[in-house]
Amino acid sequence: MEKTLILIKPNAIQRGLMGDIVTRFERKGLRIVGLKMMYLTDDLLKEHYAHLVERPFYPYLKASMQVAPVVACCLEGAEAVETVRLMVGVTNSRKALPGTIRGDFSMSGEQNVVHASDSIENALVEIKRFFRDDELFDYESAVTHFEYGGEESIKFK
Ligand code: FUP
Repeated sequence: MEKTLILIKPNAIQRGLMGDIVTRFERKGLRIVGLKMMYLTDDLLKEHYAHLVERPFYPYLKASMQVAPVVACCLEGAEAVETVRLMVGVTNSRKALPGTIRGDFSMSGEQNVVHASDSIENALVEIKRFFRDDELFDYESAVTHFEYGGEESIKFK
């Protein structure tokens, strides 16, 4: 099964949304295979947002990502990267559709409560950035047969 990475951002931690956000993914049927709280160092943040470091808003983004810890979470499921991005919604929360996490919980483009890997390649890199191998858990789900059809279980093994 595919894995992806999400970060529950400091604004969501401050606003007491951590549980709601984790619950959305659990209810959907995505399996939590890694979970931890951490502060983002300057270097880690620069690496994570390398594509944005030169943008004028980076100092604001940096400050907002370091004002409190984040919760990093590795989620597993069939087509997890795409599914999680759909659940998160577009970057500007005001434009994010109702029903998405950003659409339901935020009014902001910066304080947009959650990060999610945007491609399978980036998910692999981001999971390694935030989790050591021994912090990721490979365990049997008792309900897989009720979450996926027989054909899907083979296709997305
Ligand atoms: P996303 O993949 O939706 O998180 O979007 P990006 O990687 O483009 O942006 C990462 C973060 O930078 C956003 F979550 C918030 C911040 N950002 C701004 O503050 N202003 C912008 O115009 C674009 C992004």
